[in-house]
Amino acid sequence: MDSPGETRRYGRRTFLAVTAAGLSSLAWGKPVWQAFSHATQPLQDALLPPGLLPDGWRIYTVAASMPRFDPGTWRLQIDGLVEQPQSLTYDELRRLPRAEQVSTFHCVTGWSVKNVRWAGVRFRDLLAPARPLANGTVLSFVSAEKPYVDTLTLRQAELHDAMLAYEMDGAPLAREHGAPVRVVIPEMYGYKNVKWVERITVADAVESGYWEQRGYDVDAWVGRSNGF
Ligand SMILES: Nc1nc2c(c(=O)[nH]1)N[C@H]1C(S)=C(S)[C@@H](COP(=O)(O)O)O[C@H]1N2
Ligand SMILES: [Mo]
Repeated sequence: MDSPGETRRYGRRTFLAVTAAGLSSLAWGKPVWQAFSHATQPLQDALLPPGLLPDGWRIYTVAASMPRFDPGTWRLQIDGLVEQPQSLTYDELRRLPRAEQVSTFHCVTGWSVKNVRWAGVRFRDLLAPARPLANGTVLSFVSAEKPYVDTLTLRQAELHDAMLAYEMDGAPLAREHGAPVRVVIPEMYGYKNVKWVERITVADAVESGYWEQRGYDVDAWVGRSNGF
């Protein structure tokens, strides 16, 4: 099966270009993804146990281009099994109670980023104005990047360090990391951390997400689910 990100992280053309750059990057002795983000660690491929990749962000997408955030027109829709559907502007979202945390991010393919500083909104605070119905036990996160989607149960989304994040490491979430908002749930592998979220639909049943349709566990607990 494909693995989350590794084979489809860029449009095909970029992927080929990156592959070529990856080969030539041996010459400068730096991993090629450093060109795309700020995270760095010395590359020690030769010392790594099989299946483990050097730490640092890889930017993953499933579509040919990344959604572009326009603060003037952007809305976050909250709908489905709720009493009061919401359509939040970016400013309205930022006025909700702010939560901050430092947590480690794990991709199922074997790379991690330690001590990421996130700021955002806890799902309980985000959903409160919509008043979810009693049978609304699942959140479905729809990305502006089609067709990426994934779900969390309400219980999972209410873990103490799950949030809808709008800042990373002290700055507004960068476009490549999902601007303006992404899911953060450190207990689960990266594929549950949907980027470019534009709609949250409250539902009564778990649906399988983009990578789950391709064989990965719906409950993507770090260290306790399939992968590799
Ligand atoms: N919309 C969208 N969200 C996504 C993905 C994606 O391809 N598209 N990839 C997921 C996977 S597999 C991982 S590991 C993380 C990677 O986050 P990053 O691109 O910010 O490094 O995003 C997750 N969220
Ligand atoms: Mo991933």
